[in-house]
Amino acid sequence: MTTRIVEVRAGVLRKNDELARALRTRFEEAGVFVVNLVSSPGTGKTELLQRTLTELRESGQRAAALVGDLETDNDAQRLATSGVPVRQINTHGRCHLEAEMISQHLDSWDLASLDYLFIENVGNLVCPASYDLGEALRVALLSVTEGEDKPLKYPTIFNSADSAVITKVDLAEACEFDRERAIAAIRSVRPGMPVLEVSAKRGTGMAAWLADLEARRLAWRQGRPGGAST
Ligand SMILES: Nc1nc2c(ncn2[C@@H]2O[C@H](COP(=O)(O)OP(=O)(O)O)[C@@H](O)[C@H]2O)c(=O)[nH]1
Ligand SMILES: [Mg+2]
Repeated sequence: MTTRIVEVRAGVLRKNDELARALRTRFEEAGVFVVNLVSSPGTGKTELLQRTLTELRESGQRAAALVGDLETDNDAQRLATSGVPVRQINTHGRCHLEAEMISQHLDSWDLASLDYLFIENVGNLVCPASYDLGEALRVALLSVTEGEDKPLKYPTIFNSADSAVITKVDLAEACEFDRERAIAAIRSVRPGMPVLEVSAKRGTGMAAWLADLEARRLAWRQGRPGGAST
């Protein structure tokens, strides 16, 4: 029985990996830099994304977003206030987004007209780690209200990410947040992991976050097949 469950699960992941590879090629050909935000529920993914989308639009960058939740389109409504195209994906019980769900929600979007496509994953520190969505960058968020040791308890999600963002730094003092301990926990599961610190509510760290995104996008454009000119 256990063997059968493992085999079915391996099959699902293999199929997801194949679809994610096709998506990645599609994103590369379109020249759109895709960012997958992962964290537990309530870390501040939507808050950070809302501000990010607003600031990108104001600076003339072209962005869009997909957002996953089990139910409701609350987050899509919040993100849409930024003025960029947004679509909600409801997973109806599934604790992560899958590559197929992303493909199904790209219809009629002209990817080549976008600089950035953000994906806010379902809030969960376990399942999204295993599902590649074809993204160029995976960012794991950790809020100061969650406890510094979450990366040690849920190492896979932090280990699968390319960078980490500590959120809600405006609440750090009230939560007696130990910044050094949190950063050490992140880097013990992923040595050398870049760590940014933001408060999307106050705007603290937003300039550094946006500059980091843009530097990574430009480096990705140079490195992808076809290079920067296509
Ligand atoms: N004080 C403070 N609250 C925040 C910040 N970012 C998000 N929040 C609050 O944290 C809660 C969860 O945020 P949300 O963006 O919905 O988290 P998500 O579930 O990860 O998308 C909301 O009540 C937000 O207003 C922040 O930078 N500072
Ligand atoms: Mg959200």
